[in-house]
Amino acid sequence: MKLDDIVISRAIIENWSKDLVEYLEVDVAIVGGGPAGLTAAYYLAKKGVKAVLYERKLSIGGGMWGGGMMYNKCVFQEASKPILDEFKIRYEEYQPGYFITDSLETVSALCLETIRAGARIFNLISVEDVMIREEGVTGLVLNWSAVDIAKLHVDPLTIRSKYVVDASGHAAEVAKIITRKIGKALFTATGDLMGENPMWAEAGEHAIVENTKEIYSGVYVAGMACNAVFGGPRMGPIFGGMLLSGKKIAELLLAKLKGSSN
Ligand code: 48F
Repeated sequence: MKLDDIVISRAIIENWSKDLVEYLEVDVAIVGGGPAGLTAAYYLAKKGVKAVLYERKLSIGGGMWGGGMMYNKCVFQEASKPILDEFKIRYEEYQPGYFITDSLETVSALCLETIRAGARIFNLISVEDVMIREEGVTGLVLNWSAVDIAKLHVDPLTIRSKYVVDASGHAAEVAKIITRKIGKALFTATGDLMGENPMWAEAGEHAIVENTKEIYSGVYVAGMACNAVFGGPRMGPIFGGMLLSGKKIAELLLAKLKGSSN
């Protein structure tokens, strides 16, 4: 059988468009495909939740690929071991309580298992705005990252979701959009973004999990964005908190979704 270039093009366009349409209305829409966003998507999809994740870049994995200062190893603490096991990520104990992984294996496993659990990941798409109604945030406004990079004047498209997760890392982009659009409305002490504090692994890793919660009606935060929103320390190349935060947000949303379906 001879290969037809047009069939190849049609296969891609039809199937991708079908997916995009299927995910126009979802239970949870996650912004950012770093470790926190991926972990959240995995645990939601595993329980049958319709979860979609948008990643601005070509590659999934956020700040994990380069480990610490491009030494591509990641450190995890004891508490995150069950999640590493869940994703079948191999690790070695470096010293008691410090577990080291290959960052490339870590990102690949997070990505593969999340997709296999049933979450849909769209890369190369940026979240540029949110839909806000009386009840809070009800969806996301999307555009091609290439449109943003080229500064083209092209209007975006929208998707509806019951809940949004800001897993956009240090930038806390969804939180920023909310404050830009409607002022100091976040569920923080000042209503504003509190900003990230200096590097401190021990305190930062605890704060991340503590700060993993709702930040505005319909919007939850996971990963590094938690400390950017609520004012916690950054923690550098220890990644356990990101996985624990992603899992915690999935559990919070599973409880919410269960409550609303009863
Ligand atoms: O930055 P990132 O890895 O966030 P994370 O999951 O993990 C943080 C750690 O990597 C590291 C750290 C550990 O100590 O501090 O920084 O919290 O992943 C965030 C992803 O979100 C994407 C961005 O490209 C990155 O891959 N992203 C950011 N803004 C948008 C976005 C947006 N507006 N639309 C789509 N994707």
